[in-house]
Amino acid sequence: MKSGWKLVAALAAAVVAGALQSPTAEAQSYKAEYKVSTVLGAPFPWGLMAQRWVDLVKERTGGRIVMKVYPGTSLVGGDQTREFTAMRQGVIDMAVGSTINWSPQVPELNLFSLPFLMPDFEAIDAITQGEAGKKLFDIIAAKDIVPLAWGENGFRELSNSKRAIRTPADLKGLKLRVVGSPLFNDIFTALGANPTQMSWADAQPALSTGAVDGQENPLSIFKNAKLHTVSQKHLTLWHYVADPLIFAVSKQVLASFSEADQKIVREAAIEAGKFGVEIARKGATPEDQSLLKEIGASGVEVVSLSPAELKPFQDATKSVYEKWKTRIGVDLVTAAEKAVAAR
Ligand code: X2X
Repeated sequence: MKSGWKLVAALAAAVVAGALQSPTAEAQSYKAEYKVSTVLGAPFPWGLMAQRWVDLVKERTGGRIVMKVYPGTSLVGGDQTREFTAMRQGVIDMAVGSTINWSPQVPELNLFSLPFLMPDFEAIDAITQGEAGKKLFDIIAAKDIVPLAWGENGFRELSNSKRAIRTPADLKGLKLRVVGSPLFNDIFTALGANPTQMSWADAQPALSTGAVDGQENPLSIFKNAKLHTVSQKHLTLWHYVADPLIFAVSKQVLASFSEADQKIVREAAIEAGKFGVEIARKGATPEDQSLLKEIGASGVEVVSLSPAELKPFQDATKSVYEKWKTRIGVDLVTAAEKAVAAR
């Protein structure tokens, strides 16, 4: 009898202790895993910054929130232009997504794909960290996706298997793989090339079989995907557009977290984003050209266009810029232009 009471008392104590441990209580309403969608995994900077977010959240929540990176946009069968929609539908909990891939659902994100809007890294920062960046986050938030932080894919440089590109005339008739916004079709058509839109998953086989001659992507992707092994022998540095990445979470998922955990998820995204911008730029800055040297050493001919050489490309795409400025929103584009001018 005595020992029976002891057992009851011990059980009661255990129940009270359990209830007091709020993390345990909260964890019961959390999912076992939160899926984080990306196009690229490690060792690409894109995958590394997503993983940093996952690791920081795990550490700071003591394992209460377990996130996992799903690269290759595998949660949407590789169709990266459906990532944003899938997040709204609850198929994807979180993502580190490219502004280009979300632009079919958030047309304002085409801002970053306006040709030659951002000449340097400071220009990208002036937009993302200023009024235009804030406006974009408000627009995304109105679609029930909560943007938490900016990361970066990078300046998209042009590569191909046929010849060095120094003037728009060099682009004539080249078959180029482009990403999922019609703005890219307009740009390359205006430049006299022959653009075809396809996912990243389809791009690599298309380059390797020669179904397309070239593509455009940041240098970190050129290097890590070893594009020189799929006949990309010519690379032109022209900084014509850059795509920032956005760390985001579905509104519903974020709301399911305690306030303290929401703060952890948000702050971890901001930290991972800063780290991401740093590693995305590494080796491709005016001060540190190591990535370029590595690419050159793999037998790729690298052409860097001077401001005077860029002018004909800017002139040839001016009408595309104007057409899309209206589509994106004149106020937003003007805010971005002002931020760039004042940088
Ligand atoms: O598809 C691409 O080119 C990539 C990997 O850069 C994006 O997802 C925008």
